[in-house]
This record gives sequence, structure tokens and C-alpha cells, in this order.
Amino acid sequence: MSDYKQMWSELGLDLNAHDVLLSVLSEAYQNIFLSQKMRPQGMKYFDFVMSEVHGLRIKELMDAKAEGRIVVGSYCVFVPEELILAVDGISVGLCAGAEFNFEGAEQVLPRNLCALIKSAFGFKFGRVCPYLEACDLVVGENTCDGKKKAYEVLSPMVKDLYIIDLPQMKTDTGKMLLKGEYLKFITKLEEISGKKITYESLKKGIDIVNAKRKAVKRLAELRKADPPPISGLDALLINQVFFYDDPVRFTNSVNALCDELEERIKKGEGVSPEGTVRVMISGCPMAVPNWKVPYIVETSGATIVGEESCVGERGTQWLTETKGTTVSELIDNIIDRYFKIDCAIFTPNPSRLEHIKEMFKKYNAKGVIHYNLQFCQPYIIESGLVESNLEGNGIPTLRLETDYSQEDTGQLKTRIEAFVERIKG
Ligand code: BJ8
Repeated sequence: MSDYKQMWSELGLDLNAHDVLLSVLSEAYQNIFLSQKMRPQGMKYFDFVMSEVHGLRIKELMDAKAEGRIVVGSYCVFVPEELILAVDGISVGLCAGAEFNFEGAEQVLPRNLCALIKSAFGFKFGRVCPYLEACDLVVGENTCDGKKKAYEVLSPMVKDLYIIDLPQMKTDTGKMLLKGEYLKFITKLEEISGKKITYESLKKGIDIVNAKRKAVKRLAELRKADPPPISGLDALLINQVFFYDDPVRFTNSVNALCDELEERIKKGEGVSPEGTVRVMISGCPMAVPNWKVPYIVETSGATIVGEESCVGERGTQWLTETKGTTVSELIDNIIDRYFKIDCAIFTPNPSRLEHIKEMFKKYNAKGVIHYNLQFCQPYIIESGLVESNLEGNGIPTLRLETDYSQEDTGQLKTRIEAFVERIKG
């Protein structure tokens, strides 16, 4: 990696703590990703992105800011990237997936809060996240209680925190609320960027994000093959990079990888032997570098063929329609698209269960691993309903509850291996 120390220091990072984080990240990456056999060549691009995730990409953000573009960070797939692109902004994901400086986070937050939230605060207090520090605007959203209240604590610690209120029910009133909130968000984006959204700029934003979604959907389709041409770990990594990378370059790289995977499928090549137990993951999002459970699964005799998650198909399954000739019609298309997201904060939330079953069938999975982060009430409560329905329909289901620590690795491995044996019959 080039020497980015000056840039990091100008962003206010704690250089020593940041070095520690990068070295842990790099070691984990070596052990988890680079040790895999039969990886596609196209993954080299994503290895490069990860090796420069706090370097070159941050430099790109800083260069863009110098040219007058804004950087907007968010923690949820309810924040429309299309709108950010329409004011020539750059959207970055801020969710964190590492247990870093939880002691710092627990100074202001309760211990019994999900690791995703604590990690974001740990990164902020530890001054190790250049993405957060590069943001002109940080967008929070009223989803679960944990995030909603934590944003109040975060507010004085960042330059500009903007909150989007979200409905909790899929009703007409809920949709009107979402529309009102997105319209206010547009005003905010126009204000801080100094640029007005036009039909052309919004249409371009929609096209860019749709192309990105189409590329990951194409990748998902290719995972139907047996043997699978790509590991679940690598597919997850791509879904994680989705939130950081330049969207056009990302799309081209995923499509180039898919070309290669198509060739592999024609030749019958895969990352695991034909007939390897196929499972899908469903539940809480896995932010970088949260690779613990997928790593255990794929080193326990199974292969992951799909993710029903916001870092996965829940976040990418729908495109935004492009019909209409006015800004207002395009905005309505965006609202229609985002209102379909079936996050567990909605009540009731039947379409998520239907989507899990649809994915199970489509990817010819043999079991579902329901991934819960400890203390995540929406997904933990919903997982009971999901499990009983899936098991009732003959779909083997394993419910896991974990955090970002490595302490339960042995126990998780025992349970996952037993589940794989159960599926094998
Ligand atoms: S749309 S899943 S990205 S809210 S894990 S912080 S729910 S206590 S992340 Fe999410 Fe948007 Fe929904 Fe998706 Fe709370 Fe649960 Fe923690 Fe969570």
C-alpha cells in the first residue's frame, strides 16, 4: 500500500490504532480469502480493492471532494444511492463488522446492544474509519430502536447527521411517510451539494445503480450451478464491496467475473466438488470484515449459495423502474422500489419469509442458516417464526445467535457441522 499516512492524519485518524486495525484485517483476509482453492481470477480485482480499502478508495473520495463533490455515508439500504448520485455525490456504507474498541462504545451505549451498532461507535471513538471522517453528510434512519437511539448519541460527534424517518408497516400511510421523508432528503442533498436534481441526473443515477444491481443478480444466478463456480465467502465479499467501490467500476468488474464464471460452469469447474452440501444464509447483514460464520460454514463441508440479507439479495433483488418523463415520476419509482424492502423492522413482514423460500428453491439449497446478531430484536424475534414455517415445510433450519468476537467459534463450528450432517441425512 502506498503511504497514505498524511491523508489519514489530515482526516483525524489515530494512526497507531489504525495500523493495528489494518494489520488484523490483512491477516484475517490472508487466512480466510487467499487460502481458498480454485478461486476465479476475477477475484483479484476485489483482493486489490480490499488491500486499498482505506487507501486508494479514500484518496479517490478526497480527490472528488476537492472537485466539489459530496460524500454521503449511511448505515442502511433504505438510503437511496440513486438520489445521492443525482446530485453528483458519492455514497459509502458505514456499517462496521469488527469488534474494535467496544470498551469505548460501551462508555456511551449499553453492553446489550448489537455488535453492528457498537462496532460503528467503536470505530468512531477509536478514530479508525476514514470513510466516516470523509463524509460531508452522515445519514441515519429510524429502523430498529438500537440504531434510532444510538444516532442521538452519534449526532454531536459527526459533522452533519441527517435522520430519515421510516414507516414500520406496509400500508398506504406508511408509503406516504416514506415519500415525505425521501422528498425532504432530496432537499437536504440539494442544499449541501449546491446541485439541483434534474430528470437527466436522476435517470443517470437510477441507471448506474440498476446496472450495479443487475451485475450482482447475474452473479447470484450463476451460483445455481453445481459445482458452484464461486465460494459463498467471495460472493459475500463482492456484496460488501458493493457499498464502497466506485459503482461503474464495480459493475464492470462483477460482469467481467461473471464472464469467467460462465466459462467455468461450461467446463464443469467449481470451488467445491459436485454434490457438496448447499446452504443459504438469512438474517442480519454482515458488514466488512464480518466473515466469521461463512468461513466456518465453508470449512465445515458445506458451500453457501445465497444470502437473504441486506448485504445480499434483500438489498439488491429489486431494480428501480425507469418509466416516466419527469423528476416526480422517477421519484415515485424510487419510493415503489424501496418500499418493498422486507427488513424485520416491518410488522408484519411476510414477504421476507416468501423470499427465503423462493431462494431456497431457486439455488437448490438443502438448508437455511438463520444468522442473528445477539441483541438484534427484530431479526431474533422474526427468526422463531421463520424457523417454524421453514421446518414445517420440510426445510432444515439452523438458528444461530452470535456477535463479532471469536470466543464462540468452536461452539458454532460444532453446531454447523452437526447441521451439515443432518442435511446429508
Ligand atoms: S433494512 S436489516 S440495513 S435496518 S442488526 S442495527 S436491525 S439490532 S442492520 Fe438493517 Fe436497514 Fe433493516 Fe437492512 Fe438493528 Fe438488528 Fe443491529 Fe441491524
